Amino acid sequence: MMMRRIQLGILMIGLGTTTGAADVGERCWVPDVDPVPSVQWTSAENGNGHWYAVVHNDAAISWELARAQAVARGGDLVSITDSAENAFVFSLLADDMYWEHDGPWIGLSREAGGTGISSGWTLPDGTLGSNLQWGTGCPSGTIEVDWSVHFSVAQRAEMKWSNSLPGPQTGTHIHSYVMEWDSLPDCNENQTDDLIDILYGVSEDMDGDGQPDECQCHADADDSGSVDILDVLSVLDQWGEDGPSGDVDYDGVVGLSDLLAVLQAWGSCETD
Ligand SMILES: [Ca+2]
Ligand SMILES: [Ca+2]
Ligand SMILES: [Ca+2]
Ligand SMILES: [Ca+2]
Repeated sequence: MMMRRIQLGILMIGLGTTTGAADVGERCWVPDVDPVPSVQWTSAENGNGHWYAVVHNDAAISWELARAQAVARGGDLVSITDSAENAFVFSLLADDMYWEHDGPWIGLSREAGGTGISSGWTLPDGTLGSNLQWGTGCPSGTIEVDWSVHFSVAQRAEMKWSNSLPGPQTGTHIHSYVMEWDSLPDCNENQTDDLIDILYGVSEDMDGDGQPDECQCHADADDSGSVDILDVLSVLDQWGEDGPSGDVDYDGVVGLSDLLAVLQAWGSCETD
């Protein structure tokens, strides 16, 4: 089986420290992130089958950056569309860490302008939000500025929301956000978005295509669906060159390490 199953415990060790973030410093869109594995709201729970994760930053994060990070991972900020979903999302927020300064960002915002502060609250897909779980006195503010929505620490027990200015520079020092995937890109079946696996070194991505390499068959140099003598011949044919297909370990040159990789992966590329 090409697929390597990875236990969540290993992932948590990899993600649970700032050391993990430092290892991926070149990914400028995730400067200081400590995500947790995703959780599915299953049909057995009368859920929608979507996947959710709460992401905590060591530093305060703007709503816009939170959304950019969520999108970069293949999802978006959570769209909470009824009280049942609100309760499910709230169940993921038991750790006080997520309530630092205020509750986590969700996918609801309102651009400056419009006819009144009570209108124009929009989900990430551009549709107007409904069944909004506003806390007492919310939403508040003026129509001249952008607003973003988060769980309210002041009304945490009631699972209510509040609106704030979107940026940490304006006094909203929120550190966390909730994201949602309609379906989770999870080829290695560890309940964690494969992009996060790659980001934190749980999975390798030698070819940089965003797919964990354990789900792929790089040694199949001729893309035939199996690793066999023809792949050996491809490697030998391109020996000393940079490809196009024989550099199966992506070190920049076709050579002995590629030949060994082909021999090691000998057989079908099919997963079991
Ligand atoms: Ca995964
Ligand atoms: Ca890959
Ligand atoms: Ca082949
Ligand atoms: Ca190579």
